[in-house]
Amino acid sequence: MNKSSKLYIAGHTGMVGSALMRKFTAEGFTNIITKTREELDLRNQQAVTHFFQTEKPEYVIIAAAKVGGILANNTYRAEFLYDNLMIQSNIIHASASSGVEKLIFLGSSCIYPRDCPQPIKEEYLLTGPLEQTNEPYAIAKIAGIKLCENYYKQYGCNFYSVMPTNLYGPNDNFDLETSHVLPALIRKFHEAKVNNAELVDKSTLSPVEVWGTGTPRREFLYVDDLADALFFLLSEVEARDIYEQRITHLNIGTGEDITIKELAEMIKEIIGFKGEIIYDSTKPDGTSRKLLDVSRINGLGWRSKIDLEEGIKKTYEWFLKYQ
Ligand code: GFB
Repeated sequence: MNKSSKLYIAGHTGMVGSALMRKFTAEGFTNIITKTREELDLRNQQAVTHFFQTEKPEYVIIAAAKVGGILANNTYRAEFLYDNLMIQSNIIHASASSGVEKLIFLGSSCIYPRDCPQPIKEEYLLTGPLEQTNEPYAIAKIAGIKLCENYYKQYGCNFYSVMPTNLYGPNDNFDLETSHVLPALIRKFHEAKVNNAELVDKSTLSPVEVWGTGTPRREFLYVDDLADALFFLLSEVEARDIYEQRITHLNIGTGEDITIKELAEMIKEIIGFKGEIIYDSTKPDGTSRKLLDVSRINGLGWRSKIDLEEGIKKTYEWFLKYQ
């Protein structure tokens, strides 16, 4: 790969795709192709095939997906399954047919069994039942991993998958119904602070509501760290490096997790909200812990650089500017 290689970033307007655009542009890449949703519906096989046959990208990163937090996953179950199966199948198949040199597919840490030993090793895939709230999304992502693996095994395609842990950062979704926990809490604490700014007696502040019990543990990776990892992998790591280790994909994370309660307190502190936090246990907790074992990617020479506090501060700055 060189800086004029033709790189297609699928999903370039999303949180991950826009971080990839920042990274590859900063690295001097001059031949990045993108298509908006209006220009190319990735669920349409004919349109995707035509796009690959005419554009002939050399490198592909699949950052296009239907994504959302626990409530969105649990509510729009058919859409999460159908849209993701179609998007990834169309891109992977068209990439194979049009001779793409290397492709990286992005999944998610929810592909692992609900009650996995922690930290979660790549080998634990398909060793137990999935978490119910996001089973359709996880099944689609597992199918994507298996497509890459088996296009490698049958056709020798240089395609493989990475599983990032829970992501956050600029361009995240801050809608309270469909977002993940971190952007949701940024919005909730910010609005609570602004709405109560005129109150002199802080004891009358309305509390911020956090879903679930606050006890689940999650690992959070700043999206620019993920873009950095993908730049490293696309430049340095081939499909055979993964499959020869008898694994189907690589985990990407920080290797550290915290409880939702600790996360809420950290965000409260950064934003400067002075009121109380209450927990709504009628909302689902989801899986009790999700910490990835990142020793394989660390062993290949990559590790995360942006710590959680710094990442939340950067994300809050972005939120204040653009939301
Ligand atoms: O980030 P989140 O929606 O997704 O929720 P998952 C993580 C935890 O935070 C859950 C709690 O225990 C939530 O109950 N939580 C607390 C909140 N307050 C809030 C809030 O205001 N909004 C949200 N959204 N959560 C998703 C999967 O699981 O993770 C996807 O559904 C995907 O498939 C994604 O894998 C990375 O970590 O539980």
